[in-house]
Parts: sequence; structure tokens; C-alpha cells
Amino acid sequence: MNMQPYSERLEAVRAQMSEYQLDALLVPRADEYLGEYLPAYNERMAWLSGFSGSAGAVVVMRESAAIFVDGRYTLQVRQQVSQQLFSIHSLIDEPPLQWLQGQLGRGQRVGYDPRMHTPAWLLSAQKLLAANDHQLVALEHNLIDSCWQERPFAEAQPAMLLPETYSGQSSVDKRRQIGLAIRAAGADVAYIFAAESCAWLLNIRGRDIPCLPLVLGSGLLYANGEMQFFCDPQKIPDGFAEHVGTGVEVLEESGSAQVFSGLGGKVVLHDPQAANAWSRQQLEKSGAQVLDGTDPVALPKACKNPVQVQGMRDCHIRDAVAEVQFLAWLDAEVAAGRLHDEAELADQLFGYRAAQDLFQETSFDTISAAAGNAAMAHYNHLNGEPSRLSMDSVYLVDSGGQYLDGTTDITRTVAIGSPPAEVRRSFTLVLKGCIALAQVRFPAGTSGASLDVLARQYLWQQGLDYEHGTGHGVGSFLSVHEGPQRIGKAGADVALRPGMVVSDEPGYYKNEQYGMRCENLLVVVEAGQMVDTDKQLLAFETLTVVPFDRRLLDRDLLSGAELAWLNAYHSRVCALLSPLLDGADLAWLERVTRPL
Ligand SMILES: [Mn+2]
Repeated sequence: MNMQPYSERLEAVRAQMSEYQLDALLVPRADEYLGEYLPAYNERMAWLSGFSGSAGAVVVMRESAAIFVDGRYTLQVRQQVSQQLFSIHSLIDEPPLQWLQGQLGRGQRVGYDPRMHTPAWLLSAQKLLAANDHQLVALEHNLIDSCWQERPFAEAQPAMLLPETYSGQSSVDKRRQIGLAIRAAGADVAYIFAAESCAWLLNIRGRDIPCLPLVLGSGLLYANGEMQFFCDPQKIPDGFAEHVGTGVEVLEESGSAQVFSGLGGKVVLHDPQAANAWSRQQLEKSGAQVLDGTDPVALPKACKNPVQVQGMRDCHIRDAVAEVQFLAWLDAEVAAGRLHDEAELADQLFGYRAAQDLFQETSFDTISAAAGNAAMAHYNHLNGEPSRLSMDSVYLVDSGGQYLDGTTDITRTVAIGSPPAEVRRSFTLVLKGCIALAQVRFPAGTSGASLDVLARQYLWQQGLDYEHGTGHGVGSFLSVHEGPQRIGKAGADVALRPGMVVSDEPGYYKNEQYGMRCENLLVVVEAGQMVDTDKQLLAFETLTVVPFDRRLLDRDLLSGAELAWLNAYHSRVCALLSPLLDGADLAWLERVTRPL
């Protein structure tokens, strides 16, 4: 690696630091929108260090610098970052602020950009640093931006006006509905920080970042349903005013401070866990009364309306056609002795998906993992040299698409040759969990935390487990990772409601040997009433319609009921997809969905 550009960049940043009399500067992998994906022009940590991972932080000091990454990136960070310039630390075991305690002298100053942290983070950071007599200094301007020559240009890609045939509810209706909720919470106005929530409120989508079809921006939604949307107005296409209906004003993002300053005396709902600290500081300065609360859009956005649920069903059928074409092709290639590498496989799958109607882009970076690579749950073949398929093992492919009518996310584990009995046994335990969760019925009020064990029970009985959640929420032509509901051991206390979409993705990972996961998307549906109370009974409908690999089954481990579920599922898959396939693909589908 060439360390010269990075050593020059560090020196430029240090020159800025001395101008502000800073002893340390925090550079998180984040931007002012605090989302999972960053546009290239906001990859500040990568510019400074060379590290391109999706999480991490850098601390620059006068004489040294440190980078912090989690367990996914311990290898990658050593390949990308000069250890002569940066010491490497664990983001989890030794996070930046704790590490700084051992580095700073009394009274020393730590600079941070309040746009890139939440108020909740700031509160705990202030406490920690004050205890050791260090000062946290909010910076008016981002010091990286002042040093970043040739920073990529922020392209103004036009927004898309999403018709009601896909959104199912007009913007005026949505804003009135959420406005009432804001009033009920005792506020005059809510700061809608999440760009996804603004996209939902205005029925618009954008192309500002990969995989997540957003227009970057934020907004103020008033109790009467009027909204001010802060974004780059150049992105707003003709016909917007007619599309969103009455009461929406589009303003430059740089104008938000001015608007905030006029909110003195108003009660403003603000989410201290999600919004950035800068917006909070502006509101407090204006004399507004800031009311802590969660994003009032999050829950209504998570509960898909009937039009969106139908869209999810429809896009899952088209997505399944692409997945089946890929799986049929893969079997034929392996049979012909062609063991492709992970990049070729991901590209082939993308080609089938991109040919589907209403396809826009992938919903996340495809995880295409052969053999031992699949044991890393967040493996990305683009981070190093892609591996080839190896015989008598398994291949894991986790992928998804953004379609105008919905978002997909599916994982299938495929037999390459004849995997050993141990692999088939593990796969069957994972699939049993996937089936158990898909089949459960539960009373209204039940949260994902109560259901999580259903997917783990068969693994637990054998002393096995997986170190990730069982399910995440999924947006409707929005984020593939959407809250507030989830299915997991912890942090899954939001009750599941009709229309919510969640993934069902138990897995098993044997370090350096193999990894497997079965992932379907489910939508919560009504299933009648509880017998002894008038409480609603709920169930899941499985949206994903792609066969599971029967070559990986250990038949002895499946109960009669599980076998019946699998046969019924495969027969439904065949009925839905066979009219859409022909030739070798159709023959493959008919073969792999025959009753067991
Ligand atoms: Mn998933």
C-alpha cells in the first residue's frame, strides 16, 4: 500500500486541529444523515485512512492516529490501512472514547462534528470526558471537508414520484394522519430526521445512495400536516407539487438552521437516539421546547397497507423467477465441472434479477460465499480475492432487489457436490427453525423477542446457535433493514402488527469450514381471534417463493408436519412460478419441487 497520500492527509488535518487548538479529533464512519450507506462524497473516514468498511472510527491526535473496527473487519483493516500511520483497535472492546482516556492529559480538547453523532451519544461522551477533565469541542465546520481536495461531487439525481398504485396512500393523507399523532404526543411539530421517513411521507424515492432509494434530506412535519422538506431542490422534478398535494415546502438543507431559529416557544418532537446532535443544538438555541420521542413515521411506515402487501407478493414472485433461473444455471454449471468464483456467481444472479420487471437495483451488496467464507456472516467477496466453489461443500447466497412495488431479501444455501452428513444435519436443524417461525400463530401484542426461540430451538437442543438476530424488518421499496420491529434475543420488544414484513433467517456457522442460512421474508397477517378473549390472533404469510435445496436434508430429522409444510410450500412455489419459466429452468423447478 502507498502510505504517502494518507500521511499527507493526516498532516493537513493536524494543521486544522492546531488552528482550533484540538488535541484529538473524532472522525466516525458517518455523515449528517447517520444512515447505513454513505454517498461517496461523505466517505470521510475512508478518505483519511484508506479503510472502506461499513463501520468504524478514526481518532487523530497531534503525534499519532488510531482506527477502530469491529470483528468483521479485522482482516480488511490490515490490508487497507498503514500501521505506520494508524494503530488498530477493536471498536467493541476498546471504543474510541474509552481509548482516549488513556491518551489525553488533563484539560485537553477533543473536537467532534455534532452532525455526525446523536444527542444520546453526546450525552454519554460528555459524561465520560468530564469525569476525566477533558473537553468536548463542537466544531462549526467539518475539518475533513476543509482538507479534502478532489472530494467527489454530490450529483443532483432527480427524485422519482412514486404513484399511489405502489404507495397505496396519498401524501396528504399520510401527513394528516401523522400530524394527528404529533398533536396527540403533545407537540406542535416533529423533526423528521430519517430520509426514509420523508420518502414515505412524500411518496418519493431517489438515487442518492446505493441500495436504498432515497433523496437525502430531513423535514419538519407540523400537527396540521404541513411539511418543510430540506434537501437539494434541484432533485425535485416537475409535477412534485401536484404529486404531494397541499402544504409541502421544499427548502435548501443549508436553510434549516434559519427555520429552526423560528421555532422558539414551539414544542418540537425530536428523537435523541436517531437524529443528529446538531439539529438538537439548533432547536435548543432557538428557545424551542424539545420533546424526546421516537420518529412518529416509523411504526405506520412499518405496517404496510394492502396495496404495499400485494406489491410485496408480486415482486417476490418476479424475484423468485430470477433466483430459480440462477439456481438452475448453477446446478448445470457444477454438473459440467465449471466451479465459478464468488464474483462470477453474484454477477450471474444480478443479470437474472436485472431482467425482471420493475427492478431498480439490488437492496444490499450480495453475499456470495463459497465453503468456509460463508462462516463469516457479513462476508463480501469484493474485499479480497473471490474464492471458487469447492466440491462436496455448500455455497451461500444472500441477495435482494429493489422493485417499484417492493423490496426482497433471500438467502439460499446450495449443495455443491455431496456435502458430508454433518453439513446436512446442521442445514436441517436450521431449516426446521425457519419452518417453525413461519408457521407460528400468536396473539396481538406479541413481540419478536418472544418468537426468536422458535427459530433457534432445534439448534439449541444440539448445543448450537448463531450470533445474529433471527429477523429484521423490511421496507417497501425502501430500506432492506427497517425498524422498529425485529425478531431477536434482545431489542425486539415492539409488538408485531398486521402488514409488518420481517425476515426469518436462522443460520449456522462453523468457523472456517462452512456457513449456512435459510432466509424467507414473512408478512404479518390476521388469523382470527383468540378463543377466550377478543384479542386478535396473528400469523405469518411467507412472501419468498423459492425452493430449498432438498439435497441438504437429513430426512430423519424432519417431522411429518415439517415434511408436510415443505411439500405444501414447494407445491405453492411450483404453481406460482411454472407459468413464468420454460425449458431447462421449468424442468429444474418441477424436479426440485416434487413432493418428498
Ligand atoms: Mn436479511
